[in-house]
Amino acid sequence: HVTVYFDDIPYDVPMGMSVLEAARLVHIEIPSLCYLKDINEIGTCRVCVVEIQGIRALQPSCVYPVRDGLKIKTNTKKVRDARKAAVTLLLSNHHRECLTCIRNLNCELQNVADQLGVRNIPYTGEMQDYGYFSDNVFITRDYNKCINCRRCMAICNKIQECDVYSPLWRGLETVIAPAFKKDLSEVSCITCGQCVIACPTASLSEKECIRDVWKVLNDPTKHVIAQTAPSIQVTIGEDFNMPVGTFVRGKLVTALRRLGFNKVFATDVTADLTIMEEASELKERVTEHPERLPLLSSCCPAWVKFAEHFYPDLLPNLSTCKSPHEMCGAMTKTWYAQKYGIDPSTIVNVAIMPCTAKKYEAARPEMTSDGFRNVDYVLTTRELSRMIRSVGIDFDDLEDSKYDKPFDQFSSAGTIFGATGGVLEAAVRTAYYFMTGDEMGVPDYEDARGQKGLKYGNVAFGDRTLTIAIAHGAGNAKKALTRHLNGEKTFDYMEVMACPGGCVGGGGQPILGGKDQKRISLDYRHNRADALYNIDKGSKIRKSYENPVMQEIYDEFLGKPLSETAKKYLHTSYVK
Ligand code: HC1
Ligand code: SF4
Repeated sequence: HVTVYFDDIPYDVPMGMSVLEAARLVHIEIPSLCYLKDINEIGTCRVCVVEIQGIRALQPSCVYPVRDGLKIKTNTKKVRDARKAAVTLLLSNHHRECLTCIRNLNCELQNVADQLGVRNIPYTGEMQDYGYFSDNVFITRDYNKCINCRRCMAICNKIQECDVYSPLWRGLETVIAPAFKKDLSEVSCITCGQCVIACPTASLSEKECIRDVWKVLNDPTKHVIAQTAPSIQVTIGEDFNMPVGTFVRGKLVTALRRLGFNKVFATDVTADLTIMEEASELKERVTEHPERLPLLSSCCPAWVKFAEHFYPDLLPNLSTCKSPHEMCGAMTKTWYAQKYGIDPSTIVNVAIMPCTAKKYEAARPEMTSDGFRNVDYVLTTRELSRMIRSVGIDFDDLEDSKYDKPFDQFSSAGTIFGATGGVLEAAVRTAYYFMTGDEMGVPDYEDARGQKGLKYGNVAFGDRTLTIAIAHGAGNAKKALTRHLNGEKTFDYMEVMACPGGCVGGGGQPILGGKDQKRISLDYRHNRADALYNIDKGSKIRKSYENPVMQEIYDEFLGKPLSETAKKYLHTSYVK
């Protein structure tokens, strides 16, 4: 530890920290914009400047290290004026459409401007037009709201290792964009949306489809189904000011009914179905097709796209299972339609997902069943929050209600899908039974849990032990695959989630830093994941094959896992 003085008050802080981190540790608020801990520590926006005793020029606190005896002034007139000038300059070339902006009231720039008391912008001259791009189904880019903080670039390059963005041109012309300002669908973007989460303003956001969803909800000839991803039940509350990780399953279902959905289904059910198929696939590969090991999970569409771009030779190793939300779509337009006598052409399946990549996945040409699109629209968690707010529903005050039959019962193995390691843990619980004929006594598989970027373990299935690997964050997948391919650390089965933390950290989840800077440094993925594991702990049905709905679906429609019918509706293929 070292002793530093913030505004003459001594504090003991760990050595090696930046002044900004130290200040946040002791609850002194220094505003920042370009800073992202460990990822983007570049000191360019000048919003976090402080006075350091003995140095004439103000210093950006995010890159200035603490040392013993350091005396820092965080709140002098000079500091306040400099911060205000930096933000005023940013605003002078920013499309200030706050009232109609998708990030209104959840924008870091707006927040900082308010905090610093910016009330007029004297420098406004002619505004540049940097362009607006929305030619794909997942992410829009509005360069008139970009502040060149480079946070998108940092997360995409360093965490996702997709290298999509770089600074183009110089000076006032600069934009942070894909090469030649191409559309994200034309470059190596995997559609994960991590850049959207990292963006402090509305320069990057999800492509909304709220209007289309309202249209079908208002059409009485349509049978409109909502399906909710496992993670939504522990994240959407944050958009209504609840603490991170608050469990709101019952309110979520009620809100969707109030919005006018005819049925509300849990994607957790078809997560169980995915496990039935994927665990059978694992067993088949281990016993009959060892040449197709390792088995690689396929429920994360951003990871699938990553594999298609960067590891085309490994595509035969991907599980052929469609992801749970696609399976839900397929089952609603076939089995459910037949069972309940509903014309499948009138069914609209709207998936509520924490994810921008699900929008891309739903639009893939192969994701159809009997000529119908499996999933018609994908709303992110944030979009659903906006719909709920727009009709004046007091979310906090809603009573609980239950999902609709027949997609209402699920194992908590389906639920933990939403956290890194959850898919693999769920699969192990069922694969163990399929491979050995025995029940796993304690289904907890601790090696799969936690926020470590890469996790390894061994599982004994009778006399066969399999090495498993779990990666979250696309860059970690790259690491694991590199080690595997050069023989340094091989595995038989791997789960990959492209987003850090898995779906709880998805690109469509509530953005915390815009409303309240203090929430930026929260370990929110961890809290959200914990909430899912708590559900699992308290659940009676913890293995997918114990879910009674599985019995129903296989008896009435699919026959058995990997049957011809199952392959037709629940499995897919990939493109190099
Ligand atoms: Fe996920 Fe999945 S877990 S991918 O994170 O396999 O999006 O929550 O719905 O499909 O079940 C997302 C979450 C989700 C699918 C499932
Ligand atoms: Fe990079 Fe993901 Fe953003 Fe695409 S969506 S640009 S891969 S961070």
